Amino acid sequence: MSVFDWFKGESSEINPAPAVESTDKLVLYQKAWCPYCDRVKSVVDELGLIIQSCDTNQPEHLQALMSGGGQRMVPCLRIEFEPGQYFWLYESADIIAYVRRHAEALK
Ligand SMILES: N[C@@H](CCC(=O)N[C@@H](CS)C(=O)NCC(=O)O)C(=O)O
Repeated sequence: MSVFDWFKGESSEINPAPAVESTDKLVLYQKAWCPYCDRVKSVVDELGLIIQSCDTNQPEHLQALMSGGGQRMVPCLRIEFEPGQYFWLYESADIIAYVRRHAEALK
């Protein structure tokens, strides 16, 4: 994906993340001073969605991200597609594409 595609918000997502029916099923792992996280949060706000967020500057949230998602990189959207079953969606452009695609269903 080029920087231009990233700026436009185009996604490199190959395997679509599972759809869910409510933002209650979503958690955004993010941290302060992360421009990629800020970009995701501004799109979430623009869409009028409320998504719980966890700050990975707190060790317990970083640990949960690393053990569940496998990487410490943020932003990462945790999607609970079945009770106790999580899909960990990394990459700001892919998270933005996901929330845009599912915005209406998530409201
Ligand atoms: N391509 C990624 C880049 C994300 C990224 O580089 N995030 C930084 C924070 S701004 C990160 O998590 N770095 C690893 C770390 O801080 O441990 C995206 O667009 O989401």
